[in-house]
Amino acid sequence: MRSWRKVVLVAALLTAAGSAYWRLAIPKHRVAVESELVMLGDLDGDRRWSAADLRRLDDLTAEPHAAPGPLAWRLDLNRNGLVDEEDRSILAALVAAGGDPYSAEEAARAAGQAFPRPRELYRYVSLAEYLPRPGWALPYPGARDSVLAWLADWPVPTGPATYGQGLEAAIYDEAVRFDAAWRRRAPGLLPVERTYAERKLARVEALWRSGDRFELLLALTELVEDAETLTVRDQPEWPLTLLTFRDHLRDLLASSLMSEFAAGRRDWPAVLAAVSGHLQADLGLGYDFETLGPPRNLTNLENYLQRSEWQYYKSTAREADFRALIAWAQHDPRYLRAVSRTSRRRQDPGVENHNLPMVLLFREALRLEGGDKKRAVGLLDETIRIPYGWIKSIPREALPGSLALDNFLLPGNMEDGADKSRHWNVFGGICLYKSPQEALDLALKRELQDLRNDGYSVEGMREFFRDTIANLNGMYHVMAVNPELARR
Ligand SMILES: [Ca+2]
Ligand SMILES: [Ca+2]
Ligand SMILES: [Ca+2]
Repeated sequence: MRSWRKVVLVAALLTAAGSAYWRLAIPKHRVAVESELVMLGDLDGDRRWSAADLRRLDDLTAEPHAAPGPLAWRLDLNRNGLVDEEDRSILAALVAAGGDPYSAEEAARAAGQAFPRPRELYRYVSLAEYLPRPGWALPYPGARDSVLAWLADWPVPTGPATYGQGLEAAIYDEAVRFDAAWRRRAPGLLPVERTYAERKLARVEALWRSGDRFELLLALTELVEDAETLTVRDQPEWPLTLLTFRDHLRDLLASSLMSEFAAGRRDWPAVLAAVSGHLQADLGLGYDFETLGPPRNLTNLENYLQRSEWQYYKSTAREADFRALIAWAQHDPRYLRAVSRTSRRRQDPGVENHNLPMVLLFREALRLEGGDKKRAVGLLDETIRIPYGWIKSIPREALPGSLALDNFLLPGNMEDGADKSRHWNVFGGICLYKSPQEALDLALKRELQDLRNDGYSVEGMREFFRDTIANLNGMYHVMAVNPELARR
């Protein structure tokens, strides 16, 4: 018996020593760094530079954004964040030198030109790293007869040296992306979609005239997202009429009725009667807010969802997807621009700043979840609830005032916490689990209850409108996104 024990003990010691040796003595077992060596400019993946790569690049010019992100990243040979003329000429020189980077460099040097050293044409990419897609900065043939008439005269970007040039390069990239998407979608648009798009196009035109570059970029981004992801085809009438109702809420917020109410000359039933009027006219729903009861359970939104299914999708969100979504929100140039549109306190009554970043976040979540909307809502809900604890390194007072302080990654204004983002997503989710009608009913009852608790104050009334606007935006969007379109 004793000798049997000895054998077990010796075996255990040997195993421990062996695994310690395996872990400590072999460096690659100590650090888990997974990376890949990428050959810039090798677009067809045959590990050499040839005429086929150049042809591949030229084929892309008609619809540059159809190229997947990693391919676009390999096109940026001079690493300036743009796919530009210099990238093309470096690739052309490599091809002309028969794919030999040394002779290409010698030839360039003989002609007095700077040229990457051969090793600079290879990049290590850690698999955990987020690679922002470079902007398109080559001539675009569609610019000549674009629906964006000004695109023909917009300069092809030469480099993002200053903030202003970076913005102009981003506008060019977004405009090219929209034009290509518009050519694809325009023939099949429903009349109601076309009317909506034309309104947005008119706004882009006005922003281009006024010279407000930042707003122009975001308006274009919004159009790109609409064109690439949304359709109301084969859907109930509902989604677009929700937006009509939302726009009426915005009008009401800015109306004389609302200022009379703020001045104490009109009472709250008058304001809510106007809301009821729009509900009836836009959606055909009869709501009497004076007699409307509270929702069944105020404290927990999840009680309205098929709880186990909701929880299932939330808790099975994979850690890798979390990390990917957060890395994206921290680094994606389009998201960072969109989320940076904020206002001074109370300068965004219509919650105009909130929607586009949510649209982009939802699309990325949807992409990570393979087009499954319920999974995307679950992943986003979990991510939104990661609190502001992350941004400890900069004291709260030193942070810009106009953002959702609960979480630096989320959109919103100084007065809006992460709550608006969560509502956007959850009410969108309720449309999937239940129906848009039930989601709207619940949204109205919840916000009315908040207003009641607030004693029908002016502030409470504003929040009733603003929260409802965020809820409607989420509902419309989650329903109207078509995963097949968004997958492109
Ligand atoms: Ca190649
Ligand atoms: Ca470049
Ligand atoms: Ca509320």
